[in-house]
Order: sequence, then C-alpha cells, then structure tokens
Amino acid sequence: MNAAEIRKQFPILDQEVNGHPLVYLDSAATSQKPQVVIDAIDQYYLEYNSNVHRGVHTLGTRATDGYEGAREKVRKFINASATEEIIFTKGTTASINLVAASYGRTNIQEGDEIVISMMEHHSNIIPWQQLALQTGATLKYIPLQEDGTISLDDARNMITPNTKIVSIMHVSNVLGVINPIKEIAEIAHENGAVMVVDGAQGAPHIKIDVQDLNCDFYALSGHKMCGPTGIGVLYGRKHLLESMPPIEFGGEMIDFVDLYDSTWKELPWKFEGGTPIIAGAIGLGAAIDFLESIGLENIEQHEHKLAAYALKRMSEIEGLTIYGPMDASKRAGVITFNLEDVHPHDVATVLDAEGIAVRAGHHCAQPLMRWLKASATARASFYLYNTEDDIDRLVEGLVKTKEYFSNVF
Ligand code: 7TS
Repeated sequence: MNAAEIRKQFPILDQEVNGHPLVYLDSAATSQKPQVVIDAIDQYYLEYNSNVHRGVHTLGTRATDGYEGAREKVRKFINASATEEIIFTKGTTASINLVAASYGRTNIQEGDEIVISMMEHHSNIIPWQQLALQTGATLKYIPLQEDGTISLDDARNMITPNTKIVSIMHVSNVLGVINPIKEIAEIAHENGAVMVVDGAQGAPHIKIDVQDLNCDFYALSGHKMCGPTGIGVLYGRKHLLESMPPIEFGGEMIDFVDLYDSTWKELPWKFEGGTPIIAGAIGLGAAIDFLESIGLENIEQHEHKLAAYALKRMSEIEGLTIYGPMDASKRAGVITFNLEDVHPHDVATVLDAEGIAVRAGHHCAQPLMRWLKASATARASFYLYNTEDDIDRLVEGLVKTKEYFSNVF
C-alpha cells in the first residue's frame, strides 16, 4: 500500500483548513487515527461497554477479552516474552514516572547515579530530577556531539559502577535521531545499572524488539502510534516488576484486603489500580493490528525516504537552519528548523494559514533547546500517511513565509 492509499484510511486528513487541503506535519505531538481504530472504540461503546475482570455476564467477558487481548497484541508488537511484562498506563509520562516512583524509590540511595542524555524530553528528565532530589542521588547528562547524536565513548565515560539507572529516548522528538539503545544498554548492564527506554517516538516508527534491545523497561504512548489518547504501556522485565511495589492503591489491584494491610494481585494487575483504560487499550490493539498490516519496516523506510527528501528540499531554502544530522539514515521523520529572523511561532502561524500544521516551541525539551542555542524552533514531523506532496507544500509555505516577512520588515 502506498502513502496516498494509506492516507485515505484517515478520515480527518480529508478536509480543508483555512481554505487549503490539510497537510498534517505534527505527528510527533500526536498521530492521526485510522477508521479501523475509531471503529474499534465505537464498537466497544456501542456493543459491549462493561467493566473488566469482575462480572461473569457476557458483556463483561467480552470487555475483559478485548482488554486482555490488547495486552497480548502489545506483547507481540514489542516482542516481550510474557504478557505479565505489559502494564497499561496513561502514556509514556506515566510509565516513566512509575519506574521512577516504584523501582527508583526502592533501589536508589544517596551517592547513586542516574544517567540520562542532553536530548531528553521533559518526561524523561523531571521524574529522575525528583528522584535524585528525594534520594540524594546524582543526575548526570550524556553530552551530545556536534550533529546532535550520542557517542558511545561519551556514554562509557558517563556510566560508572555507581550508576543505577540509565534512561534514554529511543528516537528524539526534536532532532529525529535514532539512539544506539542496544549498545547503551550493554554499557549500563556492564556497570550493573538498569536500562530504561523512552519509546514515545520509537514505537510508532521502528520495529521494537525489547529482547533484542536488551532493555529493562520500555515506555510508549498509544496516541503517537495511531491509537487513542489516554493509553500507554510500560514494558518491564518480569523479575524487576515482581520486585517493585505498586504506586497506586485501590480497586482492581488487590488480592486480599484486611483492616490494616492488604496484599496485591500478581503481575500485571498490581500496577493497574482502579477501572482500567478499557476503550483505550482496545483502540491501541486495533492500532497495532493496523500498523502491523502495513509493516513497521515499511513505515520506517517510508519515513527515511521522506526525511531525505525533506532535508534536500529544505536545505535549498536560504536562511533556513536545520537541527540534527543531515544524514537521513540517522533519523526518523522529524525535522526541526528555524527560518532566519522569523520567530518559529510566526512560521507556524503563516503555515497554518496555508493549511499546514507544524509545531513551534521548545517541544518539551528545554535543556536541548539551550544546547541548540535556540529559545524555540519549528518542527515538521512525518508519519505513514505523509507524502512528498506534503513536503512540497511545506517548502512552498516556507518560501511564502520568508517572502511575507521580508516585505514586512
Ligand atoms: N517522550 C518523548 C520522546 C516524547 O516525544 C513525548 C511527547 C513524551 C515522552 C511524552 O509523551 P506523553 O504521551 O506521555 O505525553 N512528545 C510531544 C511532542 O514532541 N510534542 O508534543 C508531545
């Protein structure tokens, strides 16, 4: 299936915005949803809405099968070895917070080190900052090379036998770079640390195999991979999850409740207190079926091609700075840029008037922005439904933006 055919399965893309056909280049913030995902959520509410894991009635059984079936789809999608290793959460942010609050608070002490990198999203910085502040541990940052990539030598220098947690993003939401997770995990393990991966931008774009990556935790968000908002996943190695205490207490996650103490259900439910995100999980399951029907390898290849085309076309625009490596094979479909003398919010506003949606701002990565010496940037991010025509429209829009502002000043 080519991108133009795939695009037809996303009803939202077939509309005009400000009098122009919509070009959606903000999938790194959230992806659009194909009809099959919308239908799966509709069907749950229309036909079998019910709570899970309690009733014996038919609707309840169907809902439980749908919810637990989605867990198995996630397991296969990331090649985890057991469904107990798949915890449903609200998203990547919640998943990383779970690791920091549960694994972190029970395993980290004063003098320990937590290592992240200079390109991380706030969701993979602040939970570790808080953990360091609460425990007296030290937070360390792997620096970036000139092109915005991480070198393994720098990772080796930063990760020491005092390091207990290494947490790195799989794919950067700003620079688009794909990090060498497997190699960094090896360095972490040689030093006795666990490897956490922020997979918010990895899972939508690259085939994930948590066993091959040899990571200990992998966090992802459903809404960035054609699924609904409000659902995400924390993968964790079974023996680690078993050793970790729950952080949310209440219904669903208990085994036996006494007056003054209680016991927990086994994995994965001990981490899923309260009525779970049933429609969200079912929608995520449908999104995984959809992505697999196209093939993650095909999606990745498509994005590399679009990134190469966009890098070539955009570098023809005078006064446009592109951040990150110019070698498209080193990046997924994210291109962050600035147009000389024009604030990125103005760039995004003029593009929006042309029906082109890009994001402007600090992209929840303020330390990286400071490293880039930019207070803000504009960002175009691509997914499986984008085409070279979308990039042509972006380039035309940028040329127009430049002309508009050169006439104003
Ligand atoms: N990690 C990375 C690498 C991300 O890109 C994001 C969201 C998150 C974590 C947080 O995910 P959430 O689903 O829990 O919110 N990134 C963006 C973005 O780049 N623009 O909007 C959201």
